[in-house]
Amino acid sequence: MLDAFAKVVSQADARGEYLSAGQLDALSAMVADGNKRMDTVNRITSNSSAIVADAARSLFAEQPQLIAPGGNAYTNRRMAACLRDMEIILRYVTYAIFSGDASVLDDRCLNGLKETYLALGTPGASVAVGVQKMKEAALKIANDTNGITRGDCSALMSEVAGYFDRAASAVA
Ligand code: PEB
Repeated sequence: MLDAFAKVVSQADARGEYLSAGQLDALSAMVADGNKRMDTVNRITSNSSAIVADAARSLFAEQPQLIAPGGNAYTNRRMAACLRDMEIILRYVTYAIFSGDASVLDDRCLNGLKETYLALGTPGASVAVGVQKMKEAALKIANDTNGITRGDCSALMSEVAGYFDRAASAVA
């Protein structure tokens, strides 16, 4: 598991080189904007239940076969497993946002997940739709300018979107 700093160190070490000015500039910009990152993680974390529940509700409204008898989220046991999976994915996305690096998401959550869903007979494409819905909700909450100093969060927001997209495409 790497964070943005460890990633750069490991890349430099693999080449036997000092950190470059470009690398230092990029990390320096990340530190300067660190409060935005922490705020984003905090906002998503404190709204995680609503993000998961709303995304699941919307997924089941679009794909009612999932909750019909015989569906992949039919029975409380499967519904609970589905909500739990979405919660797990969202949690790892918040870790990736915090670290500024996708490796924790890749190594501890997405690695082998598609194969797991294949083996379970769970439709990965539907999980991906659920993840995209969590992305939309999370971005809306993270971007809410109500009550905070307005700043440019566009780079951070596209990074955040990228982690959700990564999770969705890993299981689709
Ligand atoms: C991944 N999900 C399920 C299982 C595992 C995971 C390992 C099998 C074991 C179990 O049931 O607990 N676990 C999960 C995960 C990590 C992990 C992400 C990462 C670290 O350790 N059903 C649907 C929807 C979708 C869904 C499309 C969006 O209809 C999910 C939610 N996952 C789902 C369901 C099951 C499951 C298991 C329904 C139960 C499958 C079954 O028993 O039929």
